[in-house]
Amino acid sequence: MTKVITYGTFDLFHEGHYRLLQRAKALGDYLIVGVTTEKYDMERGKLNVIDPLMTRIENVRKSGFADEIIIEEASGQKVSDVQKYHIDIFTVGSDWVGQFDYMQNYCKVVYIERTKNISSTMLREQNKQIQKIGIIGTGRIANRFVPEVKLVSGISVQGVYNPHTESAKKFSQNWEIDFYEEIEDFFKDVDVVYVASPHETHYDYVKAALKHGKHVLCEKPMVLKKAQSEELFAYAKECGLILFEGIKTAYCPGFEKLLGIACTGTIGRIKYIDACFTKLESPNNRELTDKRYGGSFTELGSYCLLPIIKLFGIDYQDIRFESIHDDNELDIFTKVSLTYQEGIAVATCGLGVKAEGRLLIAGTKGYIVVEAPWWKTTCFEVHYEDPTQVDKYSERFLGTGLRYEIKDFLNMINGNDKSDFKLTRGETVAIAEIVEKFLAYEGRAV
Ligand code: C2G
Repeated sequence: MTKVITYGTFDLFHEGHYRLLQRAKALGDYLIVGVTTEKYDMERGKLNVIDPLMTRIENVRKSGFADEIIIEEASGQKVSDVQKYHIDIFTVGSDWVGQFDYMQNYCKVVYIERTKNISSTMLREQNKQIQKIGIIGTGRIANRFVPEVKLVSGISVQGVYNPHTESAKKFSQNWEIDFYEEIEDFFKDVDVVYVASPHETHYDYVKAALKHGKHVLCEKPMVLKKAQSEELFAYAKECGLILFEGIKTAYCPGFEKLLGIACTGTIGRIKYIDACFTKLESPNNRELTDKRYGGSFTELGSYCLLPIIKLFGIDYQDIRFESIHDDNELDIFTKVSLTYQEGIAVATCGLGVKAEGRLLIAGTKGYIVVEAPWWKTTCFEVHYEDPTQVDKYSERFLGTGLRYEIKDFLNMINGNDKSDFKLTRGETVAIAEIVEKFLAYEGRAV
């Protein structure tokens, strides 16, 4: 008797799960299915699981393919299960290809082709919808986005669009999703859109997606002009659609904890904020060759402005820019100084100059310091006048952190969250205004 085992969350049970179980069963004579517990999903960073464990177990049972159902509640359990149950074949969907090769030391490993195009019609009857997301753009961030979507339940990557069809085709093959030569076909097949194309194309794609009735998550900086930002948000509101700017730091648990502690008077009244983010970029990359939209501030400025705007707000009294330029006249290092009624702030960012990359929030009773990469907030410390008194905090930052904004975007769409408090449209508009002022200062008015 050939014994097969597979594992999954099986949340919002759909055709992809059904086909996986059907084909797993066909690999042998006896199929064991491990259903993940909420605790294990939290531990491995699978967010937004909707159905309780018993519902997910019941849905697997009802499929009729499982001869035995167990629960998966800890990392490493797969190895002991394979030995405990004398398993011949471990199988999982091909979206995991390579991740479980280590199991070959214990049994045969088979990756079953992932099901594209799950229609989730079955779910609509149960009034539980899986959002099918389409990606516009095939660059680095788009490649980071796909694996992060897999770890958020209730959303599935449907396909990708890029005007350079070859690039879209290659991306789709790599991620086992569909690609579209015509953007109209793309819009027909998706429920929501993630815009991850070059900065200057964001406005047109966001507008088009909204026009097609799609909720939009757009990479930062969403747009480079205040008026465009205001127009897109007004249009989204008019259409009853959700529009999010994806500054991932704003949505991650560590940054939320940091803001919470900074705002509770722990360090007194906040008087000074210094946010620095540097990342040495290859001089041949778009960021340092695109003379209109490239440079450090358009690339990294959103991150550095985020803590300043979240803590001091959007009503600064004065703003000043100073930049160091390379031979392309692009800013390889930029310092932005903002004056508020209650304090002062400095944002520095650089693609061609390496600095500490630290976030400092100074108050009348103490200060908070977050070392680089503070934009992927995990650990931070609160210091006081007494140098022996230091409060340390930490929070996990899972994967590339995009799953947090995806979860919040999804929850807004599904009506579970009512407030965009983590990054409000007013804050997004204020960031666009500062970027626009910077480009005007540089003589690159868009
Ligand atoms: N699956 C699929 N096609 C889809 C969606 C999912 O074939 N469109 C497969 C997945 O590859 C997985 C199984 O269905 O093999 C269950 O998917 P999930 O419930 O999303 O579980 P997952 O997070 O993939 O966990 O320890 C758990 C395993 O790592 C799998």
